[in-house]
Amino acid sequence: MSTADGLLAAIDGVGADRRRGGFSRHGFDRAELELREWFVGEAERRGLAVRTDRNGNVWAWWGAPGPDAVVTGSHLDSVPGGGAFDGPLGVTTALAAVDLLRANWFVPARPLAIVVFAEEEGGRFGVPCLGSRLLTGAIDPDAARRLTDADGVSLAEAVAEAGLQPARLGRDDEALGLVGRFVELHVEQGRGLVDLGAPVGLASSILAHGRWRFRFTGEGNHAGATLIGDRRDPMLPASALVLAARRAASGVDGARATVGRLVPNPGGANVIASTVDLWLDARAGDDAGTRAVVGEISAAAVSAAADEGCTVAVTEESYGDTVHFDAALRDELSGVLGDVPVLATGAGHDAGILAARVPTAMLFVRNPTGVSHAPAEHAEAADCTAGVVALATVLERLAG
Ligand code: HGY
Ligand code: MN
Ligand code: MN
Repeated sequence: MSTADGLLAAIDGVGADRRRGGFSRHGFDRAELELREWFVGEAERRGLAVRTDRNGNVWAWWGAPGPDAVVTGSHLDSVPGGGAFDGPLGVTTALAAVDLLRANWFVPARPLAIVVFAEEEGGRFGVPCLGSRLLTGAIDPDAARRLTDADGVSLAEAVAEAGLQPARLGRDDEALGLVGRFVELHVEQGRGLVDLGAPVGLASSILAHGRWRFRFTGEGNHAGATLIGDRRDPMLPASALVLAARRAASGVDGARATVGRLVPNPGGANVIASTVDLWLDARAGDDAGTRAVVGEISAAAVSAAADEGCTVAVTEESYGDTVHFDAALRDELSGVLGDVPVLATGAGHDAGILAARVPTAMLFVRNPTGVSHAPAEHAEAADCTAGVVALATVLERLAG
């Protein structure tokens, strides 16, 4: 019988990032396509019927696809230089849970599926949960088709290369209409469970969060020949924004603001940049808090740009209000799992997108350090197994 960590070990080399450490596996790139193939092989080996929907999400069905299905799953893509567990743990525990249920002679009384969502991290095209947003109609398909990666390849071109029809990207009520309940298992991205001494927990909510792109424009010039007083250097207001992000988030209880990606153009060591692009990730317990943080940061950026004779353009690339998971489903799962901890999370998930359309819950597996989106991300084998048992218990309850 397979184990979740055994299945993780099977994909350990895929998309290994020698420069950053960890893994870089992004929507429809070679590494993620290889992982999709691996998943399809594992699913078919278990006699699951596999189909890829119009948005590139892969569904593996135990029994004929049908209404009121119980669906579990997660994603296989990563952040740049990400850990091994964020996403794949939800997929491997689902496969191992099917094995465990089969070993116990369980036969689902309603359709049951494992889904792998496309581009959950937004690591290539910039919009997180892209596959689940397209499925649920939470993103305009024309805008999605125009999304481009760092090399200028559009989502339309990438999905066409993966064998999909770009014109068909978009809300898929036929696929979504089959989903009765969705339960995603995920490695915890935080220290809640380790501080409580529990291997498994349930999710209560997800912070409101979004991603904003800022473009600062100044005047490209020579680092040596240009006097300080003659400069319009976009790196100055960009730097002011980074510091303003920490200041603004520190002023709102529980808020977070991060600049993890900043790209000067042209990017020469002896060149004053002509433009600087940066991406702000901001989150808070509610919409008002998040908007307040972003507002304060934007004001600081505009003022710093004016001081340096630069201009600034802001684009909201993604946003989602606070997600409260279905309380009845959460309580039902709490009943079958025993009094496992119920935790809020600061991390976004496909479950957070589906929650707008179907009753959704999340299971968390203990992360001994809480570190995530980094190569150090980890979950102990025993806790992964506890996750498999918990997920199998949940699936048996819901699909029994
Ligand atoms: O960014 C997030 O919160 C998630 O890990 N995609
Ligand atoms: Mn993630
Ligand atoms: Mn994830």
